[in-house]
Amino acid sequence: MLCPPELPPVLSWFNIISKGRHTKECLPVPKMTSSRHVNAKRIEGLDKNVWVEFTSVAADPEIVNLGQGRPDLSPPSYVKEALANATAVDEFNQYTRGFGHPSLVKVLSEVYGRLYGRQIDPYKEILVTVGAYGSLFSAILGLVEEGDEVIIIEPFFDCYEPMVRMAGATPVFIPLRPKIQKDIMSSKDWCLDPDELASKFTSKTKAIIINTPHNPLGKVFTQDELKIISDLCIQYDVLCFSDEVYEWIVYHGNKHIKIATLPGMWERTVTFGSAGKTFSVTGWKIGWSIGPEHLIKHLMTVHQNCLYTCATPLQEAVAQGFLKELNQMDDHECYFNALPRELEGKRDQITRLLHDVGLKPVVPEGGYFIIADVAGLDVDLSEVDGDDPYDYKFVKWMIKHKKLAAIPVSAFYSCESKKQFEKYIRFCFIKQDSTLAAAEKILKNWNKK
Ligand code: IK2
Repeated sequence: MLCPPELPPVLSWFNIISKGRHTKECLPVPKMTSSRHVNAKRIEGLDKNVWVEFTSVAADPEIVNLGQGRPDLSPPSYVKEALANATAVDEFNQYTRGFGHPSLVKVLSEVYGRLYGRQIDPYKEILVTVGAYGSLFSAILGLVEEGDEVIIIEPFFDCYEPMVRMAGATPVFIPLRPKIQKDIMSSKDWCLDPDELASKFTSKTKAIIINTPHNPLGKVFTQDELKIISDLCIQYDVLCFSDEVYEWIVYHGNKHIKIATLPGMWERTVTFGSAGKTFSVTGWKIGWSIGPEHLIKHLMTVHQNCLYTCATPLQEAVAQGFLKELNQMDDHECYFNALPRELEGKRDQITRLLHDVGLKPVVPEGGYFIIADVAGLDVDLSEVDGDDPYDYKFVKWMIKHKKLAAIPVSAFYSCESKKQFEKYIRFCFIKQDSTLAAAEKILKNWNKK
């Protein structure tokens, strides 16, 4: 038990409260500003979080929620059954191997062995974690040193920046910019400037974080774009953290390429995947990191000392899901092929809708989010208080007045860049037809009082 420093150990708060033996005079006045109560420096300024803020405001069931990436489609029945079956086996209700349940790491090594075109050691080159968040955390904390620089491509999945800062390193941002302007843009139109990218690499650069297919833009990086990044990584001896949680969700005419398969990249790349995205079970929070043993072993050190292991029945169920799909990966009915087919129709539906109401959508090549420029709507936001960027105010206004939730895109930018990109909001479209129909109704009636 912790004792207030002013009191001898026997006069602990517990004694005071439970026995009531002490007079008021002897009670020390708690110092709310005591230096022992302040946050650790490593979390300074990291207390704001878009998911915490917008998940609560969108929780009202009356609100049509196209905010957080939370599928309301049913996950495949066989993974749900596999989970029920796993919990019926006593052994699967206990701790399993810390770095990944054996059946899961074995099937991951088979699936990814095929995709990488190389043998992957299930016990040394794979680490199973609590979601892709856990993978990112163990990679960044295990490999990035105080004083290092880490290049982050903007917009970026919001946790990259705080994780880099918690590691004591400095994020160095490089934006994807729209090359052209038109009414309906594609995520293809958003590109890195190769010279600007090269200028970000220095002797201090430890790693670059990439994300393809991209959240929130939906960009699928091409072979040529990845080659520019990989050449720089090799030239400057930099690591690559490749967040590929939407790897299976790629639309017609696009191909997901793993940067780790480019020459010279396997040995310097850690790639992250997510069962939440793969099987539409975001609540399961099972993710994995794949890479060479000399890197994965450092992630394992972080993992064994922070989390030690992940839920056994969930890992077993994910393993069963992969075992089912492994033998039909090239077939039409494989979930990894069926899901993007289903989502492509939803993407096209929401694109049309957003365009018709006067927003300027950026059509994603992959993933299940679409961003749209809302500047054209010219909504009067004077009633929304605070210093928030325009898109935060717009989304709050839209939730209140239109009962439709989205996510402000400036949440995916650094402080310095937020202003430039504050006119975009992000919609999630991995939703049932009825949810999208409800959103359609709201959007079609947008201008009616
Ligand atoms: N990386 C990316 C790019 C993600 O999108 C996510 C989770 N999705 O975010 C929800 C949203 O944007 O609305 C993760 C990593 C984390 O994945 P996991 O849920 O497996 O931890």
